[in-house]
Amino acid sequence: MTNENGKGTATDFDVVVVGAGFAGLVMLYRLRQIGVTARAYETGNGVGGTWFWNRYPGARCDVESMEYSYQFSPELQQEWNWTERYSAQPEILRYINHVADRFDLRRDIQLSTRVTTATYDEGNALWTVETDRGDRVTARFLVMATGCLSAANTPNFPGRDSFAGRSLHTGAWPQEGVDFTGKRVGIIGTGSSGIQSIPVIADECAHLTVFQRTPNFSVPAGNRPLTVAERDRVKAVYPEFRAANSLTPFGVNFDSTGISALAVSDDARVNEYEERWEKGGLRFLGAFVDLMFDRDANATAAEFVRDKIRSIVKDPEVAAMLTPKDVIGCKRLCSDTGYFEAFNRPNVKLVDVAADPIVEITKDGLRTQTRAFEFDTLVYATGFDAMTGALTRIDIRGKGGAKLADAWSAGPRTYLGVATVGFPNLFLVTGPGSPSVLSNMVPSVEQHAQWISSCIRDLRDRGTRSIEAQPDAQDSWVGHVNEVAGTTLYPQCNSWYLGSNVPGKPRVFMPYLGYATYVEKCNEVAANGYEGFTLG
Ligand code: NA7
Repeated sequence: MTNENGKGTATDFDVVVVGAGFAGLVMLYRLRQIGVTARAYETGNGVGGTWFWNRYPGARCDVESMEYSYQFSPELQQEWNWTERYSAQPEILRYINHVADRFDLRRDIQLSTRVTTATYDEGNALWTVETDRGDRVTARFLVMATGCLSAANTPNFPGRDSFAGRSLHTGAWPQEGVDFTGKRVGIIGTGSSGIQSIPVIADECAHLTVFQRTPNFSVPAGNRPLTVAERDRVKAVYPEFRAANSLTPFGVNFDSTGISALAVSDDARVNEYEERWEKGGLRFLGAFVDLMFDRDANATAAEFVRDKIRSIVKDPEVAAMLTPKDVIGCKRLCSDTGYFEAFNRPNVKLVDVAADPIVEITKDGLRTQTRAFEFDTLVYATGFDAMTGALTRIDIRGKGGAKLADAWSAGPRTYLGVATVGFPNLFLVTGPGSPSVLSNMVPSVEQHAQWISSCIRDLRDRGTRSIEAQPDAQDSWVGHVNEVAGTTLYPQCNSWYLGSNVPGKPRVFMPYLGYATYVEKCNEVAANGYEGFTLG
């Protein structure tokens, strides 16, 4: 493929990729395979995306290592040896760096560069991309590999900048680490990042105050070293192992019993939960098929976990504050190592900021409606402007100069989560409307990279310059995503899946539930000549 303006010049590429995390790297790999030129821009000064930024203490993946890894290279799959059942952030970052080196991907990546604008020129079917380093390059295609959980959400509390101590966000953790020894620490947020970091910080610091708005369900991770035998067992059948997982709704092995929680006796049900609690991990939700579909079924799992919390946390008042009231799994289920136990420590205090809201950040700490708290370090474990934030924070202009942030002002609208009307030649990796965060992210980004690169290859082979989603196809896909979500319990509580963690964000359920169905649909669309797209 060649660009009309500037073959081989240093500033023109067939494809610009934004981001060099798991998604950006496999995208580059696939693009190289089809023989097109590409340049990836990455804000961080290293590759790794999520795993580059989220270096907070205790950061660990909640998908098992043998599954949370690339499958595009059988050799890589055999060579790499994961050391734990669930990998910690440093090991995943080492793996990503290994991949970048092993496949010589770094030569197409420009680090420490943030893409600021991307503008589509309809006449020439080209994107012009600008960066904060003064780059201005053109490309036929723009691939946003910007991650689903990468735009940090830091609540705009009054006085936020007045804090004299150190403020940190879990999603932008200092590379050199943070020494909490002897420090008084405040942490806001009890999602996965708070739940993973609280026990580790508590262990290190003098005193930790946890500001909780909503209690969260969490199950023990059950992390442990992986034995060589366990690794070898999977490696011996890796293709079959991957294939079996890809046929499941989440694209991940939840070891589902395949039966309803309401079809078994109370004892059998509790035994099943108990066994899964002991083994640890998110497979807890695989106990019964209807946990995310039927309120009564869900209530049995929720009540089991509530009982566990009450049995772990010694102070009944603290236990009550930590006990979630809503549907389990509705906010993403967390998996932890010693989270609830941390509240038995004398140096950890829990504050309910739903009952007593934070009114301002002060020079010395923060003030709630009724009390003042002092600390040396304030950790925001307040999550992300999920799924859309990383896209809408870039000034992306499509046909007629329309801005993506405006096009999505009432919530994101996509066709297959990979493209959006009005923005030709723009591809989203694991965009809203794709399984993304309701699936194992690594296979999902690989599936998108494969689909997008095949599409670019097909367009080249046909001499087609542009591809754009059709309004009807998009409307019907958005309708389908909502319809599927409506059959589940997910929309029934506030979560980042719905954007309800960010003030003012439209409440729209963003991911698509059904990995296997989705992959089939993508393949069908391609096989039918990119049905639902206009090729120009
Ligand atoms: P999450 O899961 O969005 O958690 C953020 C937490 O911060 C959550 O407890 C929020 O309470 C809390 N929060 C957010 N804004 C505020 C304000 N203004 N005041 C008080 N508390 C607030 O983000 P994580 O980083 O933990 O995890 C994100 C995903 O990464 C996770 O699901 C895994 O997939 C990996 P809320 O529940 O909104 O009341």
